[in-house]
Amino acid sequence: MIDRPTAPWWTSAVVYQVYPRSFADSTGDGIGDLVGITSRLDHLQRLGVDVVWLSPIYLSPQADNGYDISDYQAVDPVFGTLEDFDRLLAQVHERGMRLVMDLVVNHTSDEHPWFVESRSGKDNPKRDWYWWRPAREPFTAGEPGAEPTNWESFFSGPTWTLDETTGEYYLHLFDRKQPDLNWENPEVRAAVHEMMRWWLDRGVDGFRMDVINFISKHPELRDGPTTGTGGLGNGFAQFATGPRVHEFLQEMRREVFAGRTGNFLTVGEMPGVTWEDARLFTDPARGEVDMVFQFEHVSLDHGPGGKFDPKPLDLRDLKASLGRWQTALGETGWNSLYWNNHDQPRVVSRFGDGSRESATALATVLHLHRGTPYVYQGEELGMTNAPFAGVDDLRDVESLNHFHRAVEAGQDPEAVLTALRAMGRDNARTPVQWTADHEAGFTDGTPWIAVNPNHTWLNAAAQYDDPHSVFHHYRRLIELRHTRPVVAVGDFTMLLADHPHVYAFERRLDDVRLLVVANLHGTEQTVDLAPEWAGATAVLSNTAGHDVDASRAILQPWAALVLELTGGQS
Ligand code: TEU
Repeated sequence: MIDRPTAPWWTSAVVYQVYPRSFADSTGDGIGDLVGITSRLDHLQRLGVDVVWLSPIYLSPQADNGYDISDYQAVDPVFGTLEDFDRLLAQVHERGMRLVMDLVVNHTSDEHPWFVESRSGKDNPKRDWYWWRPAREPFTAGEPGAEPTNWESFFSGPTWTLDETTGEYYLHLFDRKQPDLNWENPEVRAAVHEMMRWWLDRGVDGFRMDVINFISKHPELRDGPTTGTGGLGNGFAQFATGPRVHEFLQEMRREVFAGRTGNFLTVGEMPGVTWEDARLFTDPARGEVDMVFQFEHVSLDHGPGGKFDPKPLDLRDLKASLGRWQTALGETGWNSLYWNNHDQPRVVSRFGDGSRESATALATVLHLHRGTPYVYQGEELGMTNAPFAGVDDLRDVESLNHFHRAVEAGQDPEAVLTALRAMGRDNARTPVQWTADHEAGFTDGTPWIAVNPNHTWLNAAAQYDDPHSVFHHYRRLIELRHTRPVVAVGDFTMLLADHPHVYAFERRLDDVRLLVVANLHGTEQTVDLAPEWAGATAVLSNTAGHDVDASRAILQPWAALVLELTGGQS
């Protein structure tokens, strides 16, 4: 079990995700860039985060905002130069923080030279670097249904595209501009390892690994159950957490990290991962990754039709899910903790009511779990979902494909838009709101996606001087993790599991106990506490609206309270 004094450094660390396109623009072209990020490092230092995770900055046709890479060892001119990157890295290090890169190696761009070679002919030495298959018998290439499997892409439509050059199909779990690499081929793995070593030699401190549990496919590539749109199937069982994924990750750890000294962080993004698998992936003895991003808690509001068929969250489901992960990875392994990233709608709009109180209550709950918390840019300000007026305001390939396919299939465009407004990824991608000025201080030009009109009152500048702001609440939560070992490595016990509106739990380390009680609802709640908490010290609260007497806490809407008992008191 991870415990003092041997706990790795990242157990008391907080990671901040930067989505470069939307963070800060230094050139006026409307797109964020590396110089912009460097100019805003004071903000991160003030917040107190330990690690910056940088979403992709590599050369890319930008079909999926950089998650489609055409050169892993070059910076896209839209973001700047390699020299800009080196300066950013040096500045991050100078401020005592670390920098983690996004590693997108399940797929490349179709414009990557590896794929350009691979598609050039069946005899090309790189042919086998990707997944090529002939049309399905007895179908004819190019006819609907001729795709080698029936799988539906994450971005709508089939996962196979016919390439006219050789008359074969290539596999892409995401967009057609994101062909999947064939990890069965040892040359592919060696090339990835070499590229990773190159970045580590440059001084980076680790990797966030994009959909890394998809790299091992069942080589038979069987059809999946036909649950998708237009008769397409779900191939998940064929490509998620496949037969060789643990082997590949262990090999990667050996080939890339063995013999290096330094404080590195690896986190694997793993859609659909179960806690049983996560325990294997993060068991330190197995040497795979330090932690994983799991998706269970951000799928609880998906309806029968998936993410674009949302349903209200039942708080009991959230507690059951996160509580299970706390228990499952309590003895062996480690959790990462997140509400937001560049793929998720804003938590304050999703599980909260948009208010400062709901932003801070949700933050309190998340950050005081056992695990490493991740803050997504703007979350520390309580940034909300965006009021997209119509499809023209959307930019994300996933949302646009979904809109067009759903409307073609006969769905009501307004209903599709309503779902996209609630769940679409563009909600996370509107520019960071720095000031109340022109374009929220993000750019001197016109931003690539509209800034949220609420930047006139919801912005960083307004929050720095307000001790009750969302920003300062996040800062205090981060400080608690840094200063109190019970937050980092204490054990976790869920309380009031059946309460529909209150999220409560206890952390304990030796003779220190923390009680976290949060009302995640817009009406006042009263809960009974064990009598000893009457004498406890309040270490944090997000509102004056709470009252604890001998046995009960009265919690105003969205009030969150953290109490501490130490040795003598309990
Ligand atoms: O996302 C993987 C993923 O499965 C989802 O979170 C995805 O965003 C989609 O919404 C599923 O409905 C990762 C990246 O985080 C994402 O930005 C990329 O688009 C994707 O991989 C492909 O690289």
